[in-house]
Amino acid sequence: FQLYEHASTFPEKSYTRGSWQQGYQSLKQEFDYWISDVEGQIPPELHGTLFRNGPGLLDVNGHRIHHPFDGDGMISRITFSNSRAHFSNRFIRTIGYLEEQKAGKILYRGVFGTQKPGGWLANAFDLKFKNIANTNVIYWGDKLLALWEAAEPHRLDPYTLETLGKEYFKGVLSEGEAFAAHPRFDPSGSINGGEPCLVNFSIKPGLSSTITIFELDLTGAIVRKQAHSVPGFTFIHDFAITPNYCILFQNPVAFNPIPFVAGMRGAGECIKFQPNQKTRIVVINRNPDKKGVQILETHSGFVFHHANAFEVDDEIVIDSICYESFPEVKPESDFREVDFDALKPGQLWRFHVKLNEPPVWRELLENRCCEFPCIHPSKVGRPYRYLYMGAAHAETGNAPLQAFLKVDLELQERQFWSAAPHGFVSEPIFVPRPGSEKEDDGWLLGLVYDSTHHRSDVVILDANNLNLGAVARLHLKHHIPYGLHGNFTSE
Ligand code: 3ON
Ligand code: FE
Repeated sequence: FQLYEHASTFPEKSYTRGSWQQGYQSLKQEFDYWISDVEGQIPPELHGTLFRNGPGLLDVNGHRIHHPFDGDGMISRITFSNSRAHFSNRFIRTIGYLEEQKAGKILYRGVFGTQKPGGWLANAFDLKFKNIANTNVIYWGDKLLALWEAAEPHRLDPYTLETLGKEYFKGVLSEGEAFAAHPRFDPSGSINGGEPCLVNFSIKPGLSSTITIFELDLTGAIVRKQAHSVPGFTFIHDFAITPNYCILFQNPVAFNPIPFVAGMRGAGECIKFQPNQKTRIVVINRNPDKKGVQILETHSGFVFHHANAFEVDDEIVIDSICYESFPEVKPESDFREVDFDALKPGQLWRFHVKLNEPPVWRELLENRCCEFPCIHPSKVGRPYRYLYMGAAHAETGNAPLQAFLKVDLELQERQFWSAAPHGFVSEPIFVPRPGSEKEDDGWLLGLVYDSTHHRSDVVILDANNLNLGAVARLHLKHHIPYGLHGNFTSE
């Protein structure tokens, strides 16, 4: 029942590390062109723009950065209209990007281990961060915003991608205040008169940590902001929402700031996973008048991304990609030389939470190595049936993402499209067909790095049946380094 576009079985591995590595070369050029090299046909009903963000630079003037999460944010914009597609990309002109490009060298320490030249002495006691705006890009309230979880958003022109400055939401966000890179779009906020709204959070880590929840209305104004303190250090990258709750997983990690302060390691390299400590599930009522925070415990594990959450009677169900341990970044090592086989894969788990009736129980939904979950936008926070993810080509083990996997949570069926052995995928985005009613009636859009041509393809799949192969493959004139997150807007 699983069909592969390249229907071969591979002798040992579905990839070579060498071909995977090439996708982590910097893209220095900025482009603006109509895509003319198209295989298949772009569906005429596919109208709108796919924005993507991710590290565009893996080096500053030849000086390598230590980890891709430290790379300067670059936006790619693919606009579809009348079966044609247009591509453009622009670096976000953050203060740090402009300064470093002018200097031709690394001037800032990165969270994930990039150091200024000159050894630890040159780095010690320099605790400031460069807001690299590299993790997500959203279009909300007529604003295009590039997000990075440790600082404020950057606002961009949605047409030219020109950087317009930092966004403070009419002063509700203060200078340097964080706005996470994982907002959730609630299709119908029950405490917002049924209007769509955007819910996001921010983390201020410390000996105890502050979690702030923001709710934005359709005009892009922050209409609700509530802050709560939870015990202990937190590293929380993503969260989930239901109509009544925000759910955050407080991963069991400890933070030792000394090597960071001493100039020896990046802050992210000072995070140590605590396998004997439980994961805490922090549940915050979205209605600030109701009982604030409840904390429950579950097995030790590390979660970057949640797929979705929903309420059934008095139960909250959360589907998340969970790792047995935090993939720690080692100061001595080169991320390009990663031994995939030595790491444990991320897998899809379902957590069942009853606020008044612990314990939490969990079940494994998908054994295959996967990341970057995505669903139908109108199912966010609600019971849902279909889930799409980036996945490894092989059924077991840890490996780079080379395929898209669709999971039917109702019938327990799978569909699969693989770009192996030469292709490597990024986060898929589901776009509903205009006027559609079925949950999987639409397209799955993804950027696929093609290592044989050292270029990226925009791949369009029929979400109703991934097994049928690509509807269209749009060959770009260049590659796009492996990215993080993006969104589609039909406006
Ligand atoms: O002390 C705190 C520690 C800390 C880590 C302070 C802090 C808030 C500044 C902080 C910063 C955290 C940041 C900036 C996190 C950024 C994360 C990021 C850019 C990306 C995360 C990506 C996650 C995943 C799972 C990516 C997967 C990628 C692939 C499968 C490859 O294609
Ligand atoms: Fe993320």
